[in-house]
Amino acid sequence: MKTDRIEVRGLRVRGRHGVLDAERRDGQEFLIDAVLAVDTRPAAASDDLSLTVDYGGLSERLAAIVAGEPVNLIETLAERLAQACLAEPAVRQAEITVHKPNAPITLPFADVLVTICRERPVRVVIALGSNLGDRLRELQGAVDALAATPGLAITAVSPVYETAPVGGPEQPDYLNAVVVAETSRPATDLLGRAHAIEAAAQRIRAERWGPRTLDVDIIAYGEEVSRDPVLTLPHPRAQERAFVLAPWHDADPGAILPGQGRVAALLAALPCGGVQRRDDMVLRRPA
Ligand code: A4P
Ligand code: MG
Repeated sequence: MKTDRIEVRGLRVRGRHGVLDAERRDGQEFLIDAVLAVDTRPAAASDDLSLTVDYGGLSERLAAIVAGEPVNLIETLAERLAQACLAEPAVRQAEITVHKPNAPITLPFADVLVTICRERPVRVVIALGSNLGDRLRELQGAVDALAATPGLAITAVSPVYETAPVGGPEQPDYLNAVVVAETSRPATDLLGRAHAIEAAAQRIRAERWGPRTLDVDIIAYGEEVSRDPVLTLPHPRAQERAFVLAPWHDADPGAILPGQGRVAALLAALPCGGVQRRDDMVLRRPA
């Protein structure tokens, strides 16, 4: 983990986990290591405990899980502990190790353990645009391809908007829509996936802001902010574009564009016109 970490190591608790009757009856000692990825800067800047992890309280919750309902596998126990860690708002990632040093192994051994790593899913906002070919079909193809992407779960698909082109040469009107999803995949992976989906739609890159069968842009990836030209986050022009903000606002009225503020307020500040909701065109969200 290349982030700030808070670690609790060697939390020692008796539990009754295991498949053998004797393990259920007599119990044994388990040792827990929890390594938590936490951005400690907000807490450090304000010296406020509520902005980080209260490791005392969390340790008690973890101990209660170990001492509580018995399960057969230390994998199951580790999963429950990881979910308890991710329930802490400040925890982005949790690496849990469950040691069972007195496991029923008939040979001399030092330790037996399971380590798992779980991440909080990140909310990603993806904008779709098409102004060539069968525009609605292109957008639906993109929604279907996103829905079939492992590690990405769509939570909302916006209505479709017909929009006047912004920038670039003279070109036909666009259809635009926004997909909101939860993902466990890195942002760069999703950009690669976006480019593959565009390529599958025979997107040709002739000129900047030129007409296209399909554009798939990453508008926001959690709270992440990056100036990298390969993947700029949030998308550098999102706040100026009603063709992004209007469908996004429909899909998630409480949405916030990181670093810019509420989408509703950004949208209200833009000149009206140029975007029209097309309720006769609906994108299906695959089951
Ligand atoms: N790139 C950097 N950050 C991102 C990001 N967050 N998401 C890089 C996606 N790509 C990102 O993109 C150019 C480069 O931006 C890529 O190499 C990628 O690594 P592109 O898709 O090849 O070209 P583009 O889409 O023409 O460029 P750009 O700058 O993304 O264009 P915009 O600003 O998205 O504008 N008018 C209407 N009404 N509706 C539209 O959908 N779209 C555009 C494109 C212009 N006018 C429009 C619409
Ligand atoms: Mg693009």
